Amino acid sequence: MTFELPPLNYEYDSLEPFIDKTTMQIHHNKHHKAYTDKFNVALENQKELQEKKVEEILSDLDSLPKKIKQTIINNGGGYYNHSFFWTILKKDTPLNQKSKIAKELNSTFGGFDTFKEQFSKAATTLFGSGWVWLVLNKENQLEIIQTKNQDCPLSQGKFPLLCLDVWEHAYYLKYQNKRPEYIEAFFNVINWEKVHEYFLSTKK
Ligand code: MN3
Repeated sequence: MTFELPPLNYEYDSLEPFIDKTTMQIHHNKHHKAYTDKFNVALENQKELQEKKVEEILSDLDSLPKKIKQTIINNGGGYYNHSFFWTILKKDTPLNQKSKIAKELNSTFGGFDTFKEQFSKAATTLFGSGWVWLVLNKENQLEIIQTKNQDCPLSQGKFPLLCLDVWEHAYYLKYQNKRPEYIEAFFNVINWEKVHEYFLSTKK
């Protein structure tokens, strides 16, 4: 086994009431675990790939053997996307309006409210299962993008700063069909300190 399910560095109930404990438990310990296990199965007998970081693998899909490529996109993506998602969740870490990321959000989107509106709209309108991301694109600019299924922005040369899982398994127990309420709640548990950190280490 090369890749391990990364532990959360917080308790399952610490995002309550916005994201509930049971959802977090199942999401991390069942869904994320399943992606991790299937990713490892796909990498069996792939010595070279086992040596690589998941970021490297997802950034260079064309180099993958054809017969495992889609499995890696699905499960390597599921492994990476969730690992990233857990790190940007935390209560009581609001956006510091004086931070560089706040200034960049303002200059790109015209203000935080517009950013939130656009991000929420992208999350609401994503049809089926997928993710919404704030990324730094190849032009070194902020961009909101949607990805289908477990597709990863790294495969498009874009670097994640923030994301939201909008698969039903991420919210259905608590929010049922009310995805917009889940999206609204998400804005209470964004770890802006972490997002800022990602921004500073990625921005050229
Ligand atoms: Mn998920």
